[in-house]
Amino acid sequence: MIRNLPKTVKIMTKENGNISDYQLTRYEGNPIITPEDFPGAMAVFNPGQTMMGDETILLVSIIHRSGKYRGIEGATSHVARSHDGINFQIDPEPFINPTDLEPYRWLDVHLIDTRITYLDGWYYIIHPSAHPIWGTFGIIGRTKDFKNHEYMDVISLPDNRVPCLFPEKINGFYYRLDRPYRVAPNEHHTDGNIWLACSPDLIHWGHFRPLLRPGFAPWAQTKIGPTPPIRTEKGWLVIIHGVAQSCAGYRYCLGAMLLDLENPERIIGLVRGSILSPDTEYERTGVVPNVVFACGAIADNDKDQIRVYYGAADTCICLATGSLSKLVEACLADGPVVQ
Ligand code: BMA
Repeated sequence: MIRNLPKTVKIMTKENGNISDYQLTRYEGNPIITPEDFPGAMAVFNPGQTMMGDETILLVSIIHRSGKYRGIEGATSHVARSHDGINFQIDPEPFINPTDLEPYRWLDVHLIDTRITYLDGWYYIIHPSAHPIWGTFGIIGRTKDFKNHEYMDVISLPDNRVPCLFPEKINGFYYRLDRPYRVAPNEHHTDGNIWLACSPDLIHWGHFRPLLRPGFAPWAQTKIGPTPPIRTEKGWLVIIHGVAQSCAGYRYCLGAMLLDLENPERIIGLVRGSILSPDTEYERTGVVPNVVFACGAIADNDKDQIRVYYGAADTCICLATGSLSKLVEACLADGPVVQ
């Protein structure tokens, strides 16, 4: 049964409600990766993130000053590895090379914002191609070792920026979060909503459902977008970004929501305040000012920790951490989204 579109949820503030005060904590040595760490880079930002054994893997998006590689802005995606989660070695050669393979060669022109999900023994990587003619759509590939990348297919039509895979099947189906884009928003239709879809095989997708739209908080007034969900005891934890527009341009913050484990169409918790906002010098100044943007997070149940490697001002990569259980509790404390 197709249900109604979600209504905007009530805006809560400290004055009128019980919004939680959860904040991620920045690593004091931020930024941890800067353009100086890669020869010829103008920006090293917005990494996909995962663990492979005891190594932290980031898939960093690099914008080259020279536009040496194919791409609108010369963006390529490189593996960065670390044993302590702080000091990273970046591979000099791109991990995903759009020039490798037909038919993707001419489609895959802007390699940023990778999302990584470990599923069935593979690391699946989905990234948007922002094509100047064909629009923005999702491309899926996979790897077992972050050395060899296999393209699989194009899995979303324009304009869909970031399909984000769940790390396991639910009731026999693969699930993903989508971020379709409306070009002409008005007072009834917002731009940049989050949707849900499922698939029997990761390639063919359907059963689309609207999930959450902007407007639930001032920091997420204009657009929102997802990252790959993380399984916790109490629900699927999803770090989201939210965008607010002012006469100074866009401002990007991070938030979080919790989805029901058995039925991810149900938002059982949503933090109404932002959990990280662009307040430091390195987040407020750069290629695109006033941006904190995450493409995922790494959870460690034993340490009760969540690590978020995020892009700051579309220029460098920073780390923020927090208690995993407290973030889940904050989602639940601020309450569900009632459709
Ligand atoms: C979004 C994405 C991100 C970027 C953000 C701010 O649309 O393109 O890569 O960090 O804008 O510029």
